[in-house]
Amino acid sequence: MATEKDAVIREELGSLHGMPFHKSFMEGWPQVEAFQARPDDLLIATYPKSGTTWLSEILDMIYHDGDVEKCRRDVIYNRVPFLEMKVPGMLSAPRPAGVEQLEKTPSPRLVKTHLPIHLLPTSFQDKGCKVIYMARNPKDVVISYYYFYQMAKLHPDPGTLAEFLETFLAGKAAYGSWYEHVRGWWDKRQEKWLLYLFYEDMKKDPQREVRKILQFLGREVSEGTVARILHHTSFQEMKKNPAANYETIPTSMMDHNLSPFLRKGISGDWKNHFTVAQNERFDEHYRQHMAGSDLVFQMEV
Ligand code: PPS
Repeated sequence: MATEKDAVIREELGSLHGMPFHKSFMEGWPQVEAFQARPDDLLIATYPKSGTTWLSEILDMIYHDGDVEKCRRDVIYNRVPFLEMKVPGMLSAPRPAGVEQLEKTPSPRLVKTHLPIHLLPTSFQDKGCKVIYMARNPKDVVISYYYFYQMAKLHPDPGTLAEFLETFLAGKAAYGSWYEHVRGWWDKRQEKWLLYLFYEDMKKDPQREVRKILQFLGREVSEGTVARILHHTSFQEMKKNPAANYETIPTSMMDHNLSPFLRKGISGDWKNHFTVAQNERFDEHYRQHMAGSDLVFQMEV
């Protein structure tokens, strides 16, 4: 007998105000729109596959003063609830939607979202919440997303990489246009409530980036704590940590045999996947869609 869970497997995307979006998430949209933020909420915003989980683990460590055991207390998707998530039976039935989960979470809360800035519930700005946005270069995003589409069965079948590249460039992957996403948030980078970070900078110099985060949050921690944060949130440590690597999600929803959630964790993996022609097409598309912007990406580090 077909279950609610079966219904979301490989389901085609719907459209939320023109943005391609999971149909099951759309069912919960009225609650997301009406979400009541609290002034001390910290929002982690990203386009998918841009380092959300990495940044989430870093922030949970900062919030717990580098106490590794406290950060192993629960899985990352409970420690940092995913605002717009609503999937029947996705993690372990019955699974509350992100909004319900957040309502029960004590302050100060860490909140994850992939929403573009124009769809963010107004409450975050009304309450003056801080936001940390992390962007990643689009060539690595599309490769990471391609593998994620394969392993996370909430997504439609991605087809071949050549097909998925077209889907992505056309803004038809879940959450829509990468360009609109990174540019929309970039337009607000001067606001004091927003810290705009890059995955590539975090790869190059995680210590400097963690210090930036601490300064933004107005927190001070010891050198030893920074060292513990950096160690615990390294790719190797997170990959083997069941509280961070998503292996606790049933295979029916995420098949780590197809591709692990923490896959490679590097910058420049696109070079192992793109053909010369695909790269030229991508560069041209990128040039057209980033015209007039001073937002610059490092395609490798
Ligand atoms: S999601 O599903 O959108 O929330 O995914 P997200 O966490 O944003 O992105 C997953 C990619 O981030 C990589 N990752 C890391 N890279 C470096 N260091 C650490 N610690 C780390 N943790 C997660 C993860 O491996 C995915 O990238 P790819 O390129 O697929 O490996």
